[in-house]
Amino acid sequence: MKRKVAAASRRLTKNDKRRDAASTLTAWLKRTRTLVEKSLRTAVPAAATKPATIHRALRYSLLSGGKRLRPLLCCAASEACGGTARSALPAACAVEMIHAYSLIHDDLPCMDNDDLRRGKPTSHKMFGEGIAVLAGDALLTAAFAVLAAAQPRALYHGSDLVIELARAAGSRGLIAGQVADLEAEGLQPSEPALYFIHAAKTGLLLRASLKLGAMCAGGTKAQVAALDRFGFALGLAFQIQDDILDATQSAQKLGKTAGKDAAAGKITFPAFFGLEKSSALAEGWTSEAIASLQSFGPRGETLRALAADLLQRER
Ligand code: GRG
Repeated sequence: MKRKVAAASRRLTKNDKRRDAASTLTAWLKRTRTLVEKSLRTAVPAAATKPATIHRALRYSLLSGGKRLRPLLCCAASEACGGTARSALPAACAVEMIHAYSLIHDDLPCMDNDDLRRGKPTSHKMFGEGIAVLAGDALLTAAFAVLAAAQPRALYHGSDLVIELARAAGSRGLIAGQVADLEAEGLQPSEPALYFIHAAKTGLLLRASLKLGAMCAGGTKAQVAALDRFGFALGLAFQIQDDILDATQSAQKLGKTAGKDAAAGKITFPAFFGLEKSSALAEGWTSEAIASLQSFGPRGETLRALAADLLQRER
């Protein structure tokens, strides 16, 4: 009897801890998202700035919702290294601007040809293809101007930040992933190609977000390296979960066209491994991500909670 009571009370404590962690994360997300949204609104010219079409278009895509995962990771990484979310905001805005540009271009008819993004018509559906291309270009360019406002601490200079982001976004980074994705269409899928495409398309910007946040806080080289390992594993877990959602959820829930990758014969984790193995893989990469944060102690708690939370997401 005594043993049963002890076990029940242990379970209660565990559940209480889980509930506490969830409500701490919810409060952190609310606070940090507010900071990020406010900074993003002032990071780009007002909608009426001439030529107004391009500024309306870039604000439309940048300020149209989204989870803001990359800026949140950037802010959380800064805090994990003893800095503040606020000091990471220029870098946080810059990574979200790169992300927004990549989505606009990815949705174009010459790429994935999508009509729906974040529950709204895609940029080229709203403004036409020419303006959508230019809105992406403008966001990509402006991201580096915004990043220039960052004041990294200790070991790092502004130029280290610029190089980090340029490498992640460039022809050996995101763009390499997109090229591999385009060239894989219609070919026999292979496991190395699957991992390469997603590690580049999804993982590299997540890793850069974390590393930039750490650099803004003057994190040590070891901390930056640990966050890079965290980002690599998290990127894979996030993409696998994204593929699972794409295969199992409705467009209304996702805010983007569902089941499109599989229909287009694109290489996805569920198509390659099946849904069950894909779920196990997402869990495995999440555990690996969390394990790489060991050296951060309590300061790594937000990143740990974020990783666990992303595995449960429904959009
Ligand atoms: C430069 C055209 C071009 C492409 C580079 C990043 C990329 C490659 C393409 C973007 C489209 C895509 C499917 C990327 C994979 C990563 C991913 C799952 C993006 C969606 O990110 P979320 O879920 O989106 O964070 P929200 O809307 O929440 O910001």
